[in-house]
Amino acid sequence: MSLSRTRLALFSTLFLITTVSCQRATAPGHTPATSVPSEPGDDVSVRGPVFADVTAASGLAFTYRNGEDADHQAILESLGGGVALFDYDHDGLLDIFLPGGGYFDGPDKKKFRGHPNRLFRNLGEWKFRDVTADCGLPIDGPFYSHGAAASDYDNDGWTDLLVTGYGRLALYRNDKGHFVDVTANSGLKDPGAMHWSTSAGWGDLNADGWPDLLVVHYVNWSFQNHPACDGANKKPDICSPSLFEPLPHALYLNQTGKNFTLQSNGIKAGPGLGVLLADLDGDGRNDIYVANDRTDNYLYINRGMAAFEEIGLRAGVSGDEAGRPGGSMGVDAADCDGSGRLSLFVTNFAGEEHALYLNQGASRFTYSSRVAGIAAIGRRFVGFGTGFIDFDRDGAPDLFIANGHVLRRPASGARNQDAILFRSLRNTGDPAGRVRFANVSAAGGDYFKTTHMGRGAAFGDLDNDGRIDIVVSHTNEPVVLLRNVFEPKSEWIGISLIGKAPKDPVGAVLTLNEGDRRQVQTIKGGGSYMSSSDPRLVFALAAGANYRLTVRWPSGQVQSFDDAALGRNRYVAIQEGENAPRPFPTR
Ligand SMILES: [Ca+2]
Ligand SMILES: [Ca+2]
Ligand SMILES: [Ca+2]
Ligand SMILES: [Ca+2]
Repeated sequence: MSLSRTRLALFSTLFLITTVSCQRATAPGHTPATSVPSEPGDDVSVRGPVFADVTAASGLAFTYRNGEDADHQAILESLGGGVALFDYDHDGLLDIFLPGGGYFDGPDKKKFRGHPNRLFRNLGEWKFRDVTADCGLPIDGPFYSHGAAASDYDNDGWTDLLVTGYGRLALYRNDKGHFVDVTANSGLKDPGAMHWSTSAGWGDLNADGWPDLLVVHYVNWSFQNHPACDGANKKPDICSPSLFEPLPHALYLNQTGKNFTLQSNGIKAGPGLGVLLADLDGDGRNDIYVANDRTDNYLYINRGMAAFEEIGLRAGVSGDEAGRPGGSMGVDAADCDGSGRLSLFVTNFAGEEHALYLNQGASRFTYSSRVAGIAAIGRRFVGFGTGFIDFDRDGAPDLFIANGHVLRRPASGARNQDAILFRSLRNTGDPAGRVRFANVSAAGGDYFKTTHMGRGAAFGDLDNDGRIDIVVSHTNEPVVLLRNVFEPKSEWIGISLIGKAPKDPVGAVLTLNEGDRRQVQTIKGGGSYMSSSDPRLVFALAAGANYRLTVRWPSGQVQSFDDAALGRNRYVAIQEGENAPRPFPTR
């Protein structure tokens, strides 16, 4: 195959990206949706602004850079970076780690270099300080970085950090607030065919009490395999990933917190961009969902001891309802339809729909983007970081999506795009198995009125007020810190779960019953895009009503707590096997 200037009619179906509205559109050849996004009595109004952009005064000044000034039009430039939120120093305040990206150096600008990554400590009151050097992380950029995944892999109570990117991985062990680079002897070599990692997720997959790791890889691009591609306007641009071979994804099993062994176990290749670990079929074992770019997404069901069967197509989660794969980037899971099961949401490319897969049980999902009222919006955007966050704290998970194009010069529409905020219209008492969303971006705050090259997004309560805040990474433009300032009607309880082994209990299921209302949330690994979010969970509470929280730990142990024990409007820590909660934070 000639690699010289391949003319590609890429992305020819892009829709003009203008202002966002709730207007619905029906794509040619598509059957109209079978229900409307809102019905009489639906409360679609939101009093904004929901989020305040508090970046400027916070001290969080950082930009992910992709090296596009070398003008290679390299597909490497298109992926961008993630965000990790975790409390590295155990003071109860979430800190922020940001991969820095990279650039091309040398006489022909084909030598890969990393821009520095940064760790910002949360000082409280929305102030942050760069502590990268103080806590032992490298102040230079060891490699071209993309993502970050935080978890306590050695079960010592301190959250460790994995960084993904081009050429290698890095694992930093957290020794009581000081990081040590343990990559060399970790077994996480990502050698040869697995040289380009994007998203990663942690979770115990073989029930031995140690967090395992799934790292997804992208395609076999290098400067030795760098065809020239034209965009639709015949100017040089980023090539389609379909010109390259997909790379194998990597399952690393954790050997008692000391190192990792690479396993095959049914794991396949794919141009992977997103990953999520959770118990998606409810059998108590953690499963894996992988979002692949322009090819089928994978659902790996854990048949025990990390033996996986990939059933994405059969389960209905590999692409759209016709089985067509999308250009998939970000992923999240939540009980968004009141069924008690985890549904999946996947952000896709422009001209496609974002995919909402409602979980029907028995490893079957129903593609529900149109009946949920979110199909038309998806067609306008290239979606990346995403999360089911209950921004208005009414007990029904809502959706945030960061958007931004991958092409330098999109044929139509803009490179920079606005973020989207969807509000769930579910009310207490609505029948299970149904959900609709309304686009409430107009009330989202000033950030939602501006356009960006959005990529990774992480979600967490940065000021411990029971309202979920957001950090968004943009390519070649500063990261933004969005403080949730919505005034919910509800009260709340925040839960920090500490397992016996693993300490980060990915797969734990929490059920909060309060009168007729049931809220089900789970601890997940991975999620969004190249990012790590707050491991704590916040539940909405009706004022004055009694509630009961039941925790099903990954070990199988079940514990219940009433409101007298847990209280309200605060965070508490629940330790597996202990009858009384501990104050948060624990030390
Ligand atoms: Ca902290
Ligand atoms: Ca399972
Ligand atoms: Ca909500
Ligand atoms: Ca908050």
